[in-house]
Amino acid sequence: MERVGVVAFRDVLDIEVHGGKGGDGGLSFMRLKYIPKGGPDGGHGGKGGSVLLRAVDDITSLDRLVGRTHFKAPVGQQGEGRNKAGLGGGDLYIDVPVGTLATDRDTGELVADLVEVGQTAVAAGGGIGGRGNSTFATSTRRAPRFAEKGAPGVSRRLRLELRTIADVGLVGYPNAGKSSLLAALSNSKPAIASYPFTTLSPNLGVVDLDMRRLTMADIPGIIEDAHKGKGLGLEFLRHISRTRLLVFVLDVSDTPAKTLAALRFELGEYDPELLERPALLVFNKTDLVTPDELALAETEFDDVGMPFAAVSALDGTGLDDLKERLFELLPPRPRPVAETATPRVLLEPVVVKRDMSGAGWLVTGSELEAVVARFDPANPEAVAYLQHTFKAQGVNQLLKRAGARSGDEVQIGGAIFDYFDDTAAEAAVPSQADADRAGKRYLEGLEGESGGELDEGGPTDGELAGEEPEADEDLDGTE
Ligand SMILES: Nc1nc2c(ncn2[C@@H]2O[C@H](COP(=O)(O)OP(=O)(O)OP(=O)(O)O)[C@@H](O)[C@H]2O)c(=O)[nH]1
Ligand SMILES: [Mg+2]
Repeated sequence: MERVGVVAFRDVLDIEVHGGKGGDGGLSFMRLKYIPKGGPDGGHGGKGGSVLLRAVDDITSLDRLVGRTHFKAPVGQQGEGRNKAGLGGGDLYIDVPVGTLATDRDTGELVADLVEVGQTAVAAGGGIGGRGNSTFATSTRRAPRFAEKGAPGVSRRLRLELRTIADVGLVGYPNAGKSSLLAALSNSKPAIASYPFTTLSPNLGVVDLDMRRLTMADIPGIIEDAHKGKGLGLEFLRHISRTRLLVFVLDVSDTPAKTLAALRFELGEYDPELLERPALLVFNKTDLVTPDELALAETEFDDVGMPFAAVSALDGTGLDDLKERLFELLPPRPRPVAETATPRVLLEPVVVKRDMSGAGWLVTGSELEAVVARFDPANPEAVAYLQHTFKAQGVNQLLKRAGARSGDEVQIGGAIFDYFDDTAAEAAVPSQADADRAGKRYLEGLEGESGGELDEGGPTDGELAGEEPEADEDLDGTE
């Protein structure tokens, strides 16, 4: 990354990103000549497109994105007959400058940290496609007349933040000569003037020395109480959070020791880690003091324990040495941690509680609600499939423990189901196969019940697992 000259930064931008919804699973039955009644052959829905951030180096700021706040990736297509999968929605790329960080505004989570040109990160994943009806065929449910809906894509509110990736950050009071040093050492041509706050946003330059190069930025605006928002505030300190070497630029003719203490205090207020970072002191404007005055000023720093260089950005004294020192002191570049932001999967536990009315039940759990959202609650076959899923996930068990009775309404996600106590049903009409297989366990279950459903003596998870196979036959024996 070599960006030269004066650059106006657009530092922060808020956007919304939406992954495309996955295509619905196909609902189809084979219709072929000579096969009077074909089997289910609905293919899977295509995956929804994802929104990705991509680091490029041909734009210097986030300005290009201004005015566009919503980015939506295409949806996946529905699965078709003959087990043909739906087309996936294409991915949508948002080009951002290298050095862009993306955080989730709602969770604060770091979504992407793009430090290299070409690096990409998923900002909002597309939903997976629903499975076609052929998937749900079993030996007992040969013609499933339902398919799964595609999952919605991820939606996020993101904050994009540009953090210049300079190797060296020049910090100092206004008018100390930061921009003058940048101009003298690099190819950058920042504005320089004899009044404070000449520089209103950081400038970046490239410093060359014997085939080696480093990037350097002047960070304006640090004054006493900047951390309280005074002056430009500490807005620009984010640009030095990634520098590897800090250079404190001090006007040697103007109480440099006091200034250094004040600068370090402000930095520490912003991020204490900055105080641990390798640093170099530069006494600038040595042309304004006598050698004796310079020597005296230097003694004030005896116990500071930092390397220093004395220069004049104006007449060039000490600049060659300073350059050498910069390359000497610059710590090696850490291996970039390529951020492969994986889509979040928050697995909330399934929780059962009373609903608002107090008569029914509310079951929550992200995974469970997501499953419900992907089937049509008006389709009895789909509901039968869901009930099977609930049982496998222990929902029935939890409801029973909480005291649910047959006929109670149970809300899961956007759908309402009737609670039906299987154990009671089995007690009334146990199938022969069940009785043979589950025999003793089944009786134990009944005993557990009489001991009270709500207390610890109730059915355990082990017993639940033992009941599972029975569900298959009850629910799938509809064909
Ligand atoms: N005499 C002398 N003047 C200098 C030297 N370095 C910079 N100056 C002058 O100091 C003034 C401020 O210099 P800048 O480089 O603009 O200072 P800065 O630190 O970038 O200031 P801000 O952008 O306001 O934060 C200018 O008038 C420069 O010419 C030096 O070594 N000696
Ligand atoms: Mg300046």
